[in-house]
Amino acid sequence: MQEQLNHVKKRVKKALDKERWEHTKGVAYTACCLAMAHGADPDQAMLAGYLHDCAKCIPNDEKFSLCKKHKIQLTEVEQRNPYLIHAKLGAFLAAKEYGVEDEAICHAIRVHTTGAPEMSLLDKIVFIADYIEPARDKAKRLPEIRETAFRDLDEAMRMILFDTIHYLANGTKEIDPTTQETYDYYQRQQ
Ligand code: DGI
Ligand code: FE
Ligand code: FE
Repeated sequence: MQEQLNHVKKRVKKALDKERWEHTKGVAYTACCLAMAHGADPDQAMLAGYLHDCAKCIPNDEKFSLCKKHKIQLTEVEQRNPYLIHAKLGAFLAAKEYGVEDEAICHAIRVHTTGAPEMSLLDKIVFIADYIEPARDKAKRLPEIRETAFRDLDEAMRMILFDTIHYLANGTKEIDPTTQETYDYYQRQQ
């Protein structure tokens, strides 16, 4: 595992710009800590954190051509909002380029932007770590969400999804049906 982590770290660092690499390290360590707090595997969470945005810095035209080449189906919402593609493409690259055989890690990468109903423990840890890592500073009520994340993952999911849906609606951004479904699902779980 340590060997795989070192290998992945080196390669991901090269694939990202400086700011995205700083964010990525924050997500990896935050995911690791959340795993410790909630009885998940810290190494697995760390590896997922390092890889979650591995496709983020690929130019959009290249994202489209890679998806076409590897027959990765894109929804219309993804075609209209290409920054959403890095989740699906990242999951593919984690398996095919970075040699990750753990499907749970690839799944966590795949759902890290929109979320999904019935997420696994690892999925939630990566999703939440992405939102609360130390370099994040723009989202509302971060201190409250950060504190909640170490006590109650589902409550943190509800808070993040609530804020994200409202942020997207206020900015008149298109809401992916999966983001909406995830929001509805975690609201019902209360
Ligand atoms: O890649 P990161 O910036 O670290 O984080 P991310 O993969 O969670 O992407 C964050 C952005 O994605 C944030 O600005 C909210 C946006 N997003 C999440 N769900 C949706 C969405 N954007 C649109 N247009 N529609 C969604 O449903
Ligand atoms: Fe992302
Ligand atoms: Fe991220």
